[in-house]
Amino acid sequence: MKALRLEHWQSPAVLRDVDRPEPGPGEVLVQVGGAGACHSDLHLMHEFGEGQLPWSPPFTLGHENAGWVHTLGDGVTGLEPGQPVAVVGAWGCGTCERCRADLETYCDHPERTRAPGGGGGLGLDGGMAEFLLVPDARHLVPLPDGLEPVHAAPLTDAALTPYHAVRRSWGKLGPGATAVVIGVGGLGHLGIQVLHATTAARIIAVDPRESARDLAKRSGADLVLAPGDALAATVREATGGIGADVVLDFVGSDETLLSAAAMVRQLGDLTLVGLGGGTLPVSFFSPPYEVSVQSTYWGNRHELVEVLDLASRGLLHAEVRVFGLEEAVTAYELLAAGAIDGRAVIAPNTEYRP
Ligand code: FEH
Ligand code: ZN
Ligand code: ZN
Repeated sequence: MKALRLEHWQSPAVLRDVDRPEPGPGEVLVQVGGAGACHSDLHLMHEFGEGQLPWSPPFTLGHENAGWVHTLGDGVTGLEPGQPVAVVGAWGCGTCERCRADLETYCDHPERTRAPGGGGGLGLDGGMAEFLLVPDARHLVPLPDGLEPVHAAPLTDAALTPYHAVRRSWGKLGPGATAVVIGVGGLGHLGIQVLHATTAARIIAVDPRESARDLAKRSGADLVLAPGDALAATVREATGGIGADVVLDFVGSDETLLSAAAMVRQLGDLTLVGLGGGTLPVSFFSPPYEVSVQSTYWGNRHELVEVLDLASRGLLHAEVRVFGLEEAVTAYELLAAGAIDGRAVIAPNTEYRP
């Protein structure tokens, strides 16, 4: 089968012919209907080096996946060939306290796994291929009726990650509150939709690209702004001088983090989601008093079930641009050039074939 491979750190992905995997006991072979192109993959290709993450190439890319159950390994029950499913991306050990609590993103014993803290597309073979081998049926969530894998795939990361990030702040996002989304890309546009669907907050979105600001408006933002020196002052003015209750930084650069710290109000939440590599100095007087600064990593199965339910009710909808597997390299080139609005999704298969 064809697969888009990351063969070395700091090297472009290449399309190769590889053996189609066969599921062993407890495993499930999924025919891939959609694999989202995440901005994090660009960091894997062009920036990260050996030792930066607890796993290494070579592996097949694609950690945002959905498709159809194709072949069940011995002992797998509860799933049927042809059933459309979303793939929960973080594959923990499954037996520690965190994994038993469905927090596999924060597995206590990653050394028991083949890609500590990773999963398909992050250290293990992912979904940018005709088939994806999933190590345990617990990592599969049946799709709601009417939701096709090509549209469900972005929900497993580009929606799930913001959903997990927003959830921690739900108590601060009641009527009269303000949330700011910095960066309206694949995750940011769905982060706006998550805020709109699950909170009463007014939403301010920030992005340098006019097309992204238009997408932010379509996604439910109340006010869209371009970044610049006056950004924090503009947000403070828009909030009557008090600042934003929650700021979600989907970029994560030095600049965006400093801007976030300048616009968040006392007792607010500043959540770092983007892998921009930025850092933020923290002192007694900055960020404002009792601001909670937190990173966040992906999301887990129970949250994906909630995200898929929101999507099935029309409350979340990923704007996707679909590419064939043969066009996957081009999709990443367009992503790197800032030419993708919403999410680029690679569709190795357009329908289920037994
Ligand atoms: C990928 C690689 C490393 C850290 C975080 C990520 C996210 O894109 C996972 O969704
Ligand atoms: Zn990702
Ligand atoms: Zn574990």
